[in-house]
Amino acid sequence: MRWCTRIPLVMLSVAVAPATLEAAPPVIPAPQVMVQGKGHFHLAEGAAVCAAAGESAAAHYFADLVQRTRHLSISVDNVGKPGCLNFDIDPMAPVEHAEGYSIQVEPDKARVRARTPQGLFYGAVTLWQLATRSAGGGLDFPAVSIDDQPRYVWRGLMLDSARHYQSPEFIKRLIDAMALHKLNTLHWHLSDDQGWRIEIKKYPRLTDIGAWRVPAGAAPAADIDPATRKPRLHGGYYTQDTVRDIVRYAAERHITIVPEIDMPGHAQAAIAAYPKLGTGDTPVVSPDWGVHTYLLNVDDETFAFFQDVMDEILELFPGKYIHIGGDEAAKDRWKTSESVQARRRALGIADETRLQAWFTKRWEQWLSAKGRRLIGWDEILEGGLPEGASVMSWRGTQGAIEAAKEGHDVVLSPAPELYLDNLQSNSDAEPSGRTAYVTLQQLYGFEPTPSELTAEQARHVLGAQANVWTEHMRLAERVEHAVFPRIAALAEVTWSSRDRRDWSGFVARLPAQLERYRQLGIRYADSAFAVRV
Ligand code: TNX
Repeated sequence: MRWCTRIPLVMLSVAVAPATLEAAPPVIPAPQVMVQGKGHFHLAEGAAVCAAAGESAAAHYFADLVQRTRHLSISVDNVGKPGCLNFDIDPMAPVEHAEGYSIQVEPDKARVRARTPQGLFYGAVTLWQLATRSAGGGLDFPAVSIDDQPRYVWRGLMLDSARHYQSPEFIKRLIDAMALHKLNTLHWHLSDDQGWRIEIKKYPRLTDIGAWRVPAGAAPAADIDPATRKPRLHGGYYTQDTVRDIVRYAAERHITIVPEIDMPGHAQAAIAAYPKLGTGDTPVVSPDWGVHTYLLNVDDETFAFFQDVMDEILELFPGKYIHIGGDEAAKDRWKTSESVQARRRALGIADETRLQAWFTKRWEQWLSAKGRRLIGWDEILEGGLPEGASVMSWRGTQGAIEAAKEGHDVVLSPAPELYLDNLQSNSDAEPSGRTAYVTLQQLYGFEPTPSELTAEQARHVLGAQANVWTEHMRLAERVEHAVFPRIAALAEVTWSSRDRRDWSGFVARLPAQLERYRQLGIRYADSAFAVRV
């Protein structure tokens, strides 16, 4: 088996794990309270689990998981029964938290209870992690009592589908894996200089033109389809039907998708499609990486255009947050554009940084009038943050600290710890692209609540998110390589309470998680365990 050679490295750390943790069932993320009992509950092949009619989604998800990973068929009975493995939504369930659940396993009965379908779903995931194969066939669940709930409400992963497009099937697999880590937020980066990835009915050129780019360097003639005159390589977009399907798939797994339309920078693909959105010349959809200088105009026509775009986005994504980007908006083109400067002066705005703040504020007002909340990268702090805006801190944690002190909600997503585009290790087995690396242990050690905040300010920390920027990930398997097994560490950072976080305990539980990945067909990075010292 390919992982055998790596495991001894991991085992080195296991030696220091306290005996109690070594013996505990390998649940990831670590539950808040877990007390082990004696014996086990047996679920025979072909047996049923039980759930009340209309409340059986989690039980069905559990049965499906067992089928997929253990190749065992179990059915779901739509009534609760003594002696059955019961899934109950119960307004009196011991854990009050809307995402929490309780599990009680005894030799003659087993049940998972929660106050909400989401809590019950997470209970089902934990139950799946408890199962071991029984010698005589079927599954055994160790006697245990668990009360669990998350530390943070925002447990996120960002996927950049703009630099490289991933198939809807791949995104669904990623969503499923997120759910198995109890993550609940997929931030979907849908537009950038290198591509516009979502169908907008009113403005078809956004995808006709903006979703396709000629690869860097001269495009070989063979890469151009003569019928459409579009380059064959490097492109693609999600139709609205596909987006609806993905949003529904995510919702079934209690994951909210936060769409990002990056503005006013990272907008070159949109400007290539509709040059009037920019401030002058007409670019191509960018074939290369880095910070680009094309910025959206700040005239009313450009706002009206993007409000139409956002109307369609809001229709597709029912979640509370809408991400408007705001990062890396180099102001050079605003400085040299006469129309932008005339607008700035007419508004009485002193400089371009404050002009971006005005731009953000306009969006904040527009979105809040529609009942949504604006979130943006920490650059939106510069020049003043509108009330009601939330901040995603990526340039370290300073933005989050500043915003939380001002009373804004924040999500911690700092480079380098939570940047999954950094390599997993300095091993030769790592793919090319970047050279910087972030180890599993570094990610695991990230603390989302900055110590600079008072308890009151810390309430504004919604949670944390890891980002997968895909400049160097042309293939989906590269995304998988970047995400796994680091997503397991992210799960523990965002879900487990601070006192349950323990690196050596995590390492002791990790081999079981890797086995789950193999059962699920997930190609995790072996190289995560091969740091050269
Ligand atoms: C900075 S993080 C960016 C992205 C890049 C990333 C590469 C952020 C808000 N902007 O556009 O992909 O660095 O690591």
